[in-house]
Amino acid sequence: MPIEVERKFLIREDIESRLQAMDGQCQGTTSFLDRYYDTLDYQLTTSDYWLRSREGHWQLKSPFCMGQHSCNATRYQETDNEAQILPLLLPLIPQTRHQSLAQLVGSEDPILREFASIRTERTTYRFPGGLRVDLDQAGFGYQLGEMEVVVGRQEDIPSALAQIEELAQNLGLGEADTVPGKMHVFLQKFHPLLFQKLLGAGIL
Ligand code: V4E
Repeated sequence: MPIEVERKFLIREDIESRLQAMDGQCQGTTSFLDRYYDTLDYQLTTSDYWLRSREGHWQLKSPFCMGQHSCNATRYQETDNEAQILPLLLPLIPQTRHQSLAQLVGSEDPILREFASIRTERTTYRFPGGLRVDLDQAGFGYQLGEMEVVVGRQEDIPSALAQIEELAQNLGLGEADTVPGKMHVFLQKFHPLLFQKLLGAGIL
């Protein structure tokens, strides 16, 4: 399963000219809607599992290695294959057995309910070696940058971290330029009780 190594950063005004000067290839701008789901008692997010439907396609991010927050970059396993997502949810929601995600969200009394809906306008730059930079503008009024490398094996994480660190240095980004993610800010604004719960549990 792919592992996403990612660092979030503050967007400064000259970011696009800097990325272009470093030979980043602009891939254009897209817009997508993410709907995030959880149980009524937040079994998924309190375990750091993030289930979403992005423009109707299921995706799950789950922690690759618990408690690894020793640097500015995060590591999550990600899958967009429903057949792989269901077994990963099973230990957290025993009711998922033999059901589809559509059934879990679609019944009259659903096991999974939408708790966040975030629209993003994203401009993407690509660099050699699989490194990409996303410049995100969230619909609720928050912007941030993300640099990301997706690797297939645990052994490749150190080189992904090195690529990200090198790009961060070339962009002149330091510790102070690390910013919270869209979900962090969304929950803080619109879901303060869940926000406090996740912050207290060290998940946000
Ligand atoms: C993993 C996670 C969440 C799911 C959303 O992940 P994120 O990469 O922030 O969103 P997005 O829209 O950029 O997805 P992409 O297109 O890159 O796949 S919401 C919260 N988390 C946990 C988390 C965390 N604890 N700390 C940081 C810095 N990021 C995420």
